[in-house]
Formats: sequence, C-alpha cells, structure tokens
Amino acid sequence: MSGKFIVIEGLEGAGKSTACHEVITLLHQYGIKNVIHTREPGGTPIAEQLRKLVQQKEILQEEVTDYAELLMLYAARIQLVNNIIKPALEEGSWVVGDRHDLSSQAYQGGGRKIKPNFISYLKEELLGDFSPDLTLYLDITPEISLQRTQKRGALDRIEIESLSFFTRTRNRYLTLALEDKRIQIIDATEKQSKVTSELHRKINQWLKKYCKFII
Ligand code: T5A
Repeated sequence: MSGKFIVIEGLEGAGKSTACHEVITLLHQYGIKNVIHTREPGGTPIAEQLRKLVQQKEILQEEVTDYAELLMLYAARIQLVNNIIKPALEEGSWVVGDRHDLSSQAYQGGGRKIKPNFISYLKEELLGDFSPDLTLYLDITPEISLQRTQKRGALDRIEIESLSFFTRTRNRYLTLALEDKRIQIIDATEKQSKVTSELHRKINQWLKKYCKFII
C-alpha cells in the first residue's frame, strides 16, 4: 500500500474533528492532494446504520449489551476498512481517520471492562496486521471532556456514561499509547491554538522521519 493512514483519537470533546481538518490541510500544503477523511463508527452505508445503533439511547427499547456494542463497532470497522480505507491506500490516497481500533481497546476494554485478550483476538482475526501508520492521541481529562460535550447539548448513549467509565477509558488510552511508538500523545487540555501548533509539530516531525520524499 502506498498511501498512509493517520488516526486521531481521544475522549469526547478532545478536539478530534478540528485536528482531522488541520492534518488534512497540512497534507494538502505538502502537495498530498488525495486525502480521504473517515470516521468510526461510520463511513459506509452499513457502518452508518451501525453507528446509529451504537449511539442512540433507546434502540427498539432494548438494552445494548456490552458484547453486542463491541461486535457492532467491529462490524462497522471491517466494512469501512475493507470497502473504503484499504482500497484508498492501495490507490495511493492518504486516509485521515477520526477514531479507529484504539477506541475499542480504550472504551470497550477500559470503559466497559471487556477482557483485552478478547478484543485483541477480534482485532487479530478481523484486521490482521492492518494498523494506522501514525495515531495522534489527544489527551484530556474526563472532567474537561464532560464540560465540552455538555456545552454541545443532548448527550448520546455513550456520552451519558459515568466519570469513572471515562477515567478507565482515558487510563487505557494512556497505557496503550505509552506502549506503542506509533501512538503520540498531545496534551489537548491546552487552548486550541497551542494544541494545533503541537499537532503541526508532531506531524512535521513524523513526515520528516518517515516520508522523506515529501520534504
Ligand atoms: N466509540 C467509538 C467506542 O466506544 N468504541 C469505538 O471503537 C469507537 C470507534 C463516537 C462514539 O463512539 C464511541 C466513542 C464515542 O462515544 P464520535 O463521533 O467520535 O463518537 O464523537 P465524539 O468523540 O463524541 O466527537 P466530539 O465531536 O465530541 O469530539 P471531538 O471531535 O473530539 O471534538 P470537537 O473537535 O468536535 O470539539 C468539541 C468541542 O470542544 C471544543 C470545540 O470547539 C467544540 O465545541 N474544543 C475546545 N475547547 C477549548 N479548548 C480546546 N483545546 C478545544 N478543542 C475542542
């Protein structure tokens, strides 16, 4: 595959949407014109339907079990990876993803306390060795996350979870990020302009190291 896959991760309100746009603009400035923007769950007709099932508070008046949630997220992911992301990378396009597999490890593994081994098994079976070239994890506290999402209005099925759920999710993000050199942490509690300049610095550094042909 000749394109690259860059993923932005973080809790609700971490600034992922803004960061995705910044990364795409920066790539365009480097002359990388074919850049696709994806989001998870979502990004294909089936995956968007699954997104609704995962996020809506009252789906057919039936409780969503933790395992059903996990499996719906992986169903959405595999639709997106196989039908959109892999073909795009093979054509030489770059993909900037708003969330990917790390979200499941953090939210379902950390937040929901599903055994990490089971999630790793699903990942291995469904995605094999496919993984992002670079992940930028925007780190905020659950308290700041809550403040920012509450400002936006009505909360969805996951956003109404407890502070301890988001604390476990954040802790899992941090643990995984520290174990993997392809995941970089950005302090996203800072004001927007500072977060953006740190994002630029990290991307520039990474492009210089791994994509020498660009600079
Ligand atoms: N999920 C998803 C799982 O549980 N497991 C999985 O495997 C996957 C893939 C998806 C939901 O699904 C869950 C996690 C989620 O609950 P989503 O569409 O990714 O949802 O939605 P959110 O994460 O909820 O997206 P948000 O829009 O809330 O977050 P963003 O994109 O991180 O934040 P953004 O850029 O929209 O900013 C939110 C607000 O904060 C402000 C912005 O101006 C905006 O108002 N803000 C800042 N304010 C001050 N200082 C800063 N530095 C700021 N940065 C942003």
